[in-house]
Amino acid sequence: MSLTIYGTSASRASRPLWAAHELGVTYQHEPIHYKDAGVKTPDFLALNPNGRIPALRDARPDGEVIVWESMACVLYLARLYGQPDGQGITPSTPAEEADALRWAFWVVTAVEKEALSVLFQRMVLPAEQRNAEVLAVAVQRLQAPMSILEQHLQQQQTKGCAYVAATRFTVADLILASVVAWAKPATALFEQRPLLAAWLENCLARPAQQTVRALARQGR
Ligand SMILES: N[C@@H](CCC(=O)N[C@@H](CS)C(=O)NCC(=O)O)C(=O)O
Repeated sequence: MSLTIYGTSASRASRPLWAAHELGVTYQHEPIHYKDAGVKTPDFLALNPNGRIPALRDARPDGEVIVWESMACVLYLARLYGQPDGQGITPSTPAEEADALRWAFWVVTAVEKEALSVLFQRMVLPAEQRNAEVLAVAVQRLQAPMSILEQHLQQQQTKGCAYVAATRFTVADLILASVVAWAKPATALFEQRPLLAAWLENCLARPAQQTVRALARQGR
């Protein structure tokens, strides 16, 4: 079996890379960049016709599997490479499975666009291209979903759970944190929501996440 993850860690490919490191999976990394022509070559388009990263190729005894869409890649890795034993990130009960799925769909529809806008307006764009109004709208639109997460974490705390789906860090936390982290430069969102802030820092401090950030520093 051999697993290849395509995409630089300074992209949404950080999500399957983070999952792979949480799971201790051996993989090959093709750190192609979304700004490079590499994502639009016929070879890559045959892998992902969207011409976007991440994508993964899993050569299995029963045939090759191709996955694209970052959250699908993460869920695939957790399902195929983890054990549902209640120890690691893989959901181990129907409720945990449902949590992973619902938070994945929710975060890409309710949070990702605005969180990315915060990242671009505060960190990525050159100063002269930043727009305070665009930033303010994004932060305003994030208020409700961030409160939903804060309330959920509060409910989890009353059940003795420090994470969104269980007493341990699971793929649901990875999925959520990988998107919510983009909104970090909007510090007021987190100052007003202490459980969310603490949970996010806890997720981002994980060794597997640190490893992926180190890859980004190396330009991989
Ligand atoms: N919904 C997709 C979005 C993928 C995506 O837009 N990836 C960016 C990098 S983070 C990309 O490859 N952009 C290149 C392009 O749009 O040409 C996912 O989550 O995988």
